[in-house]
Amino acid sequence: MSISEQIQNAPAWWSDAVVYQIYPRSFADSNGDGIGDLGGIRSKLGHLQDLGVDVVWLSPIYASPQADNGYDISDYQAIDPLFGTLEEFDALLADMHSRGIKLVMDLVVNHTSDEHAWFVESAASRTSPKRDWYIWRDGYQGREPNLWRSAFSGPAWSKAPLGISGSTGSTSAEFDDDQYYLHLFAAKQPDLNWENPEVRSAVYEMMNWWLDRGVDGFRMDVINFIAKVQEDLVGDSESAAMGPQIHEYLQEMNARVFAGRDADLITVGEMPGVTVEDAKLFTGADRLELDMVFQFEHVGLDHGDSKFTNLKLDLVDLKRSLSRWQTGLAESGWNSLYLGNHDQPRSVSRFGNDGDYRIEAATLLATILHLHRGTPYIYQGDEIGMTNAGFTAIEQYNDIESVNWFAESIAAGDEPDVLLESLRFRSRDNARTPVQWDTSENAGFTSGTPWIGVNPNSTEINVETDRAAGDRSVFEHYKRLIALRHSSAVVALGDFELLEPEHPTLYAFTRSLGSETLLIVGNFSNDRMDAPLLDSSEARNAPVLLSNYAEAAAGATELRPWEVRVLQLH
Ligand code: TEU
Ligand code: CA
Repeated sequence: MSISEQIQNAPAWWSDAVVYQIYPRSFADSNGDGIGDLGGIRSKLGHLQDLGVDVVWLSPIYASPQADNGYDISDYQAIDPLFGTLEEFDALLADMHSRGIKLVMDLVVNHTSDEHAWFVESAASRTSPKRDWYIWRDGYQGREPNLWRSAFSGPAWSKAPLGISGSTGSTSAEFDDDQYYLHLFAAKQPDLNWENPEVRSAVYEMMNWWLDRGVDGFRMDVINFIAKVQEDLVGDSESAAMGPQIHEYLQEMNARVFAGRDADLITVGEMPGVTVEDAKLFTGADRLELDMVFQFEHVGLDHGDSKFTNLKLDLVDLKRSLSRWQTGLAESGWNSLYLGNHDQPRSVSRFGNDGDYRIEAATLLATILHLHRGTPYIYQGDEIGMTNAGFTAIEQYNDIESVNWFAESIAAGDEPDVLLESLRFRSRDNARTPVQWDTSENAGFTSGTPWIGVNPNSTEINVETDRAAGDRSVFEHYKRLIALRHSSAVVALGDFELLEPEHPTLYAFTRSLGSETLLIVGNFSNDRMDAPLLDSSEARNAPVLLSNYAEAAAGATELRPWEVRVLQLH
């Protein structure tokens, strides 16, 4: 569908929306136990309303042993006591809706917790009625059924009783130890068998329960992993392929959950490894699958890098990747736009400068991202330019992925210091330190002992200090970006065209719709830059819609370190 058709066809309500992601355990603690909770979120809704976001994506708050901080769910229709109660959830949802903010839940249905009643029953015996709700296979030639590795180190198959002591005190069921079960992630996260229609029906029933409760959609965790190529489950295959039946499942989900609902809903599928061609099929308006996807190309996971290589920004690579997605989904489908989330390091540390030019870099990155075509996602704390954690010892880390990778690497003979340097750059915990609200103890996150270290720079970097910084406020710049998207059709829907793709430090592109064209230019370096493309009379006379330097540049073609400008060319 062309852009003009999209405009004629009343683009989806979310085509000019901005989403804010909350990782609940690190957002705000209201009862002093050191862990963020629903009461904490509710106390900060004014912050979100001031920012102007339209939707909140809430990472999991369901009952969970917390092996993967809630991405291991033991009851999809209960709130974990760590975060609060179902009544508190309903009150939070009502409060958000009264402020014009929608709520999207995190749907984690590629796998459950091993403590979910479904798995305990499935594992009890080969003849259990729920045996086929999970993926059990005999060993292959004296080893695991195939060579797949878990994303959290080790094989993707477990056999021995897990002895789940030390979690929520539940006793380990009598596990049938003749077979292995598949877990693409932790052993405490067994994969559901989506081939089984009973599994699919149970998931759809749960989704309808949440939508009937009033939530406004779902972010779907590794949703492209739910379809496995059956013959790959035994033998020598080394990587989990995405099965073709994924489209059948998503269209069935759409028909049995979303169709016929007149509420304004939004769905986004997290899809590691997804390509532009795949995404057209997943997000085409006529496909009736998903509204948008999170792709991973620009965050390096698809360049074959190990999770923890120190990916230093290659701007030409980043421009090429984001442009490919802009062009690829220009006529059909829709992009989600993000540079950070709870699984990625802080964007200002990874793609920008978290030292002398932290504020300029944070506002440059936000402007470049938000002026692309798609739905921008703001990760909690990025609206004030929070930085990587700076941990120096493995004991400071909590994330199962980081801790397991470190242990496995040490066992393989790697040097601790080298590993810690990688974690300092790439660990997911970089984004999971508590949100820094003010200069008080624990940055105003908790009156108790925080579950993970608060970044020591919270004395300078916090909401209170940032919002008092006037022209230097990152928060105020984000507010202007969100307001611009809400007010400008060219920002929401305009054509994207990258300029000077090979320039190593200049990020320049236009957005055009009808007779209107914006020119966006950004300097990804610590040095001043001369940008000849600003030397046209049109550019010289163009109104500056948005910039991140208060005072005007000395020369019209000059860009200062980490400077960004949005010009109204015509
Ligand atoms: O993440 C999916 C995923 O691919 C992660 O392994 C991520 O790419 C990697 O950790 C980056 O280093 C989703 C959730 O967002 C993540 O928090 C969960 O741990 C994971 O699925 C399992 O549910
Ligand atoms: Ca708490």
